[in-house]
Order: sequence, then C-alpha cells, then structure tokens
Amino acid sequence: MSYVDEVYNYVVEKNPAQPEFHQAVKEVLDSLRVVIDANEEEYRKDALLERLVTPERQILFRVPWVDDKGQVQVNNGFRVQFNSAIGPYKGGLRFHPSVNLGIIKFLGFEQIFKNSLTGLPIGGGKGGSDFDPKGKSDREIMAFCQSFMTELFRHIGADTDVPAGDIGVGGREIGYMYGQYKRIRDTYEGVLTGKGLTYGGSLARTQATGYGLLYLTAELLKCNGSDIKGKTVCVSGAGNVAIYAIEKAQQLGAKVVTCSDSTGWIYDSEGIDVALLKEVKEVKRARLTEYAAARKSAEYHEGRGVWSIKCDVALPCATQNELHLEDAKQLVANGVQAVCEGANMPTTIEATEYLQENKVMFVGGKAANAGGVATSALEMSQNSERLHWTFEEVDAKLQQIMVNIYHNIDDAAKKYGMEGNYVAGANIAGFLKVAEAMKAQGIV
Ligand code: NDP
Ligand code: 2IT
Repeated sequence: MSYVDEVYNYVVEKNPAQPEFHQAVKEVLDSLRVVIDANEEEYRKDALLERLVTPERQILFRVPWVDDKGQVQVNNGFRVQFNSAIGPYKGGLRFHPSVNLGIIKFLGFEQIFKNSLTGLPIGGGKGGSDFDPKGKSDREIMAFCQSFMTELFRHIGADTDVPAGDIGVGGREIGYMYGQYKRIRDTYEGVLTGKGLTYGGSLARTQATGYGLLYLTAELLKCNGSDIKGKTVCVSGAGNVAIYAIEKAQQLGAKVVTCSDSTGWIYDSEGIDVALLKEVKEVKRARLTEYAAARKSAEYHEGRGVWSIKCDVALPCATQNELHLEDAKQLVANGVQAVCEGANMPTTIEATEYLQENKVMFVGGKAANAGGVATSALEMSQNSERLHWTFEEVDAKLQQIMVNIYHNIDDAAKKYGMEGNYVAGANIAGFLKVAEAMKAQGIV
C-alpha cells in the first residue's frame, strides 16, 4: 500500500467519528501523492505524514457560565494547536452548536496549509465551543467569553498561539475575550487578532477575508482570459466573509444576486444592497426575512437553494459541506465559470471533482479565503512594532498577498503536471514549506 493510503487509513482508525477531519485529510493527502511518492522513503522514515496529521497539542476544557435567568450552563471549549513548524499557532475560534473536536481538527489541519500559503510566519491552530450565540443577550455573551478565556489564557500568547474570529465570533466576542485575557495576565499584547481599532486592531481586518476572496477571484479570471467586471455572482452566507465578498465584488463591477443564512436565502434581481444587509446582520443580528421585507426586488426562500440561480461565479461563504454534488451539477448546467471558496471546505469532495471534470475553475478555501488570516498576521506585525498602518497600506498588502497566492498555486500545479488543478497546487505549495521546516527542526 502507498504511504499516502497507509496514513489515510491510520487517520480514520485513530480518529473515529470525525468525518470532517477525515475529509480534510483525504483532500490534502490525495493531492500530495505526486510529491510524497517521489520522496516516499525519506518521509516514511521520518513519519512525516503521521506527524503532520497529529496535532501537537489538543486542549479540551469546561466552560461554565450563568444565563440571564440565573441558571448555570456548561459548554465544551476546544483549542487544537496543530502545527508550529513555521510560526506560532494561528487560527480562529468558532462558536456554534455543531462544534466538536472533529470539526476543530478539520479546521486546524486546513489552517496549516492556508497559513503557509500566505507567505507569513504563522503555524496552524483552531478552537471554539459548542456554545450557541444566537438569541443570547450581550451580558450572556460576555459571561461566556470571560469564562472561556479564564481557561484558554494559560495556553495562548502573542508568541505562542494567537486566536481570532470565525463563525459566531466577531468584534464583540474578541473584545470581551481580550479584556479578560488582559485582566488575568496583566499584559497588553497582541494575543488575539480581529481586535477593535481602539485597542490594537488592524484596519481592513474586518473586510479582509471577503475582499481577499475577490482579489484572488479577479486574478484567476484575468489570467484565464476573463474579467470579474460584469459577471453575475452567487454568494452563500450573510456573515463576515459573505458581506465583504459581496461589497468587493460590487466595487469590482460584478452583480451579486444571492446571499443566505442558516434558515433561508435571498434572490435579489437588482443586486444585493450591502448597506441593508449590514444593517440586518451586523447591527440588528436579525434574519434575512428582514432584508426581504425592506427591499422590493428581493425574494426570500426558506431552506437552501442559492446554487439553483444562474451565475458566472459562485462563492460559497457560509460553512462546511454546503455545496453538494447536485448543486455542482446545477451550477455547471447554468454555465458557471469559476467557484472560489470563501468558507472552509464548503464544497464536498464529489462536488469538487464534478466541477473540475467539467472544466470549472475551482479554488479551495486554503488559498481563496487566506486573506483573513494573512491580515491577522499583518495585525500581529503592527502590534509587535506598536504602530498602526493606514487602511490603504493594509489593503494593498492584502491584494498583493492574494495575487501572489494565485500565482504560487498556479505555478505549483503546472510544475507537478496538474495545470489548472488549483486544489492540488495549493496543497502542494502549502505543504512543501511546512515539510521543509519540519525536517530542518528534527524529530519534534
Ligand atoms: P459568521 O458567523 O460571520 O457568518 C456565518 C454565516 O453562515 C451566517 O450567515 C450564518 O447564518 C451562516 N451559517 C453558519 N452555519 C451555518 C449552517 N450550519 N448552515 C447554514 N448557514 C450557516 O462567520 P464567517 O463569515 O466569519 O465565516 C463563514 C465561513 O468562512 C466559515 O466557514 C469560516 O470558517 C470561514 N472563514 C472565516 C474567516 C474570517 O476571517 N471570519 C476567514 C476564513 C474563512 P446565520 O446568520 O443564520 O447565523
Ligand atoms: O479560517 C480562518 O482562516 C479564520 N477564521 C481566520 C483566522 C485568523 O487567525 O485570522
């Protein structure tokens, strides 16, 4: 059996009931075959792949907090410090009832390669909780965040592990967690990113994942003889990534006609009104039904259905496994040219393969959504030098990073005989840097 297959079987056996983690590992290992096969003896002797798929450290903890009725609630907290070969652990915190160890491991594993692709010195990690922020008061959110940090603080630090936001964790939650960290440690340091602008946050971090997704998509289209300008775009999600993807797509001259949340989706024939979407989601924290109620051109539908709308470019920006094989078939039948992932692993493996077989340009999240974590690394730089850069400076750096990522993954795919396979290009380019650093640092 090949080394790759052996390690995949080992992962399935050692990590039962973690299907998302298996899926993330399978996608990476499958596309590394050409590299691994060529160095099989050396990698096998060093157990390089076994070390790569095993987190350096996994932290599981209890998070007790008191709700507004005086009732004590208990949630599970997680931080998986996956790989620190190229820098301190870096990656977001997710607060969502679906969170479990397997979800955090899939996200942490992907983060290793994504962070490597940014070209910046950050290792891979991820964390979160099965806490559901929906419907909670500000006081309950604060109580939860303080309790979460009262345990997490001992495991993180500006040079050790630097968490940030993800699903259910935005500026409000980062603020409460930062305050508690500072109080316990009595240290003012860049231990979290995505901070508010008054206490060490970076301009353009809020926009970075969505803007970065569009910078990469625009470069992809340009280098393949097309143009983002004038394209019809379908976006899923209505959170941080989706909102700023829609905003940048419109700034670049595209028309975005859909968005979605966990209960339904919008088709807006006139193009999404971003100011209204921000009001509904960022300010009121309300459902998309409120968007439809305020806008004549918008239709609201219950359930899922974004991918049934005809578009040139599809940008899944909500969550994992939200674009299935049937959706991919529908998109291809409707003439889609490109699919770029704003979310982490939103496209199932079968759907990805179908899109690739049908010559749709497909860029996975490790490359396409790396703008968020890249800008987090820029926030770390600013914190270290105790300076702030202007919006234009950060945005220009972000744009350059995304253009570089596109060319690096395109070059890697070509070099290994898989031209146009940007998934393989991203996995290979991300892997090579981490593998070299691991080798240089010995058996640790
Ligand atoms: P948010 O919490 O801001 O938004 C998430 C959006 O997706 C919301 O509209 C939410 O609906 C919807 N959603 C969440 N879970 C589900 C679900 N199970 N089914 C259907 N819809 C769902 O998160 P982000 O925008 O930050 O994250 C979105 C994706 O992007 C995630 O995959 C995340 O890992 C990834 N990502 C985020 C980065 C960042 O910087 N924030 C960086 C790189 C990737 P509702 O409004 O109803 O809650
Ligand atoms: O998935 C991701 O890259 C993020 N949620 C952002 C991580 C970060 O550290 O900014």
